[in-house]
Amino acid sequence: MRSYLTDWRNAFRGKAALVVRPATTEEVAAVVRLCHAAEVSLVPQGGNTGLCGGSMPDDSGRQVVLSLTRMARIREVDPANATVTVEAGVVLQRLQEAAAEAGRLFPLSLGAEGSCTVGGNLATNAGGTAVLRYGNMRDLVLGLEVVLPDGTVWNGLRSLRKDNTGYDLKHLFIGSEGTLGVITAAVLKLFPALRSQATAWVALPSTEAALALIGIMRDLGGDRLTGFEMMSRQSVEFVLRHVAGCTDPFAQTHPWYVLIELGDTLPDAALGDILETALGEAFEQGLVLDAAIATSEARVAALWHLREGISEAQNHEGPSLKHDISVPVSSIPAFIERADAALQEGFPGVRIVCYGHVGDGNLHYNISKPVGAEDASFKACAEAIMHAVYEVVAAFNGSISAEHGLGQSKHHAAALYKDALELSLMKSIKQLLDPKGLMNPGKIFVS
Ligand code: FAD
Ligand code: 2HG
Ligand code: ZN
Repeated sequence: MRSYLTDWRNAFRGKAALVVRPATTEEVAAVVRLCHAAEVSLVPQGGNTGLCGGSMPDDSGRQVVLSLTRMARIREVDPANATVTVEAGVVLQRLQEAAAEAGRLFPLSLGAEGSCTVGGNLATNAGGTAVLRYGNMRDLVLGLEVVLPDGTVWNGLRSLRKDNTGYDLKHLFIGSEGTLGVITAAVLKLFPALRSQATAWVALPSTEAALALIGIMRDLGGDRLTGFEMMSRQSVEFVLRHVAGCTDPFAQTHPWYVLIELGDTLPDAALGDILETALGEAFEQGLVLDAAIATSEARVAALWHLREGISEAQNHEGPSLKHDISVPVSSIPAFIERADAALQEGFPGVRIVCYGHVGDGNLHYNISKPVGAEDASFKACAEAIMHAVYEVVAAFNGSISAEHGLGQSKHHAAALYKDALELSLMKSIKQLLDPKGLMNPGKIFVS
């Protein structure tokens, strides 16, 4: 059972009575009914790529891990309705490929797409690098099929774009991290395929320049802007040090970088011209220090590799603290300045690995231990570092988790930083749907 009982970073470990791998909705329902009758708690698990321990059982050895990976059928592609009906265990990349085969696009895109599942994407309301244009997972869903905590199957697999018949229940389950039921299938939206694209790696003097540049890109590119990812020099240095095959696009080092991508449904949309005009304007305003426009698919892939390699690279630098925070986009420079100052004062030497989806106001404000520090002494400061970061998040009316969810690593912090009324309403919903508290207990809420 080992691969089901630890995560890829080895940051969380659990024990389980057993791992069950049902292959159909009926089998999932039968397992859930048995667990409900026997009062045994369940931990739904997809690709186990989550970053906050949500898919890990506790260490009692009494929980059942319910893996969805055998529920991996694409039930239907409907190009005319621009929808696809998929089971929860379908790996995201396979879904992207199925959409492409039908001449359409499924736009959710993230570093773990080769192993994360649609069920996990739904249960965490995953984001990624194309949210700027297409939204989070929540925005890509029309219907859900869910096995409720008592084993009843809710068939909400509707493929309607408009349905105003009361509360939209699917949104309760999206982002619920397995605490309200087991998602077994979904109807998802498809989009027109992108037939041309342009990609650039750009060096910037400051985070203020990144905000000004995204403004120019939007003015000139409109909604062709599909990606705008920002990275600090520290983040890029880790990748260059640890991820095979990555090279620095520039001879000199720079404080900040952005990876920009434009996409269009027309095959000859002259996106390179738009990118060049925008970057030329930015150069004139002193916003850009250097820029490299990718001229081949291999170069595009290399630039994305540099960006997507940050998670893996940071693992090689010892234990790290992940803060997937969000603030209003306009507050990003001030947030970074204030959080950096707080950490430098309180925890000298820690290495700040700041990068992310700047156009969504969502930063990965991750922290690695100081060079040469003992793992144990860094871990002893973890809680204090986390609070230092979250205090600054709170000062900007931000969120302590914009992407990865609360799981078992941020539920204590949520109890402090999330609005008390909202938390209490959430608990009422949990109580209503799962009165026995058997669905992924100890996640989201402090039990
Ligand atoms: P798991 O890790 O198995 O589970 C995650 C949570 O969902 C758990 O609480 C689990 O109980 C619940 N769950 C899983 N399946 C079901 C189901 N069928 N029904 C009910 N509950 C379920 N996330 C982002 O949002 N954006 C990113 O850019 C991003 N990049 C990443 C890059 C890397 C390298 C890695 C390792 C992770 C990244 N993640 C990112 C985090 C992770 O990939 C996502 O949270 C993903 O959606 C999890 O999917 P999964 O199938 O692995 O879910
Ligand atoms: C990303 O944007 C992911 O690369 C992972 O959300 C972030 O590893 C992380 O902290
Ligand atoms: Zn992210």
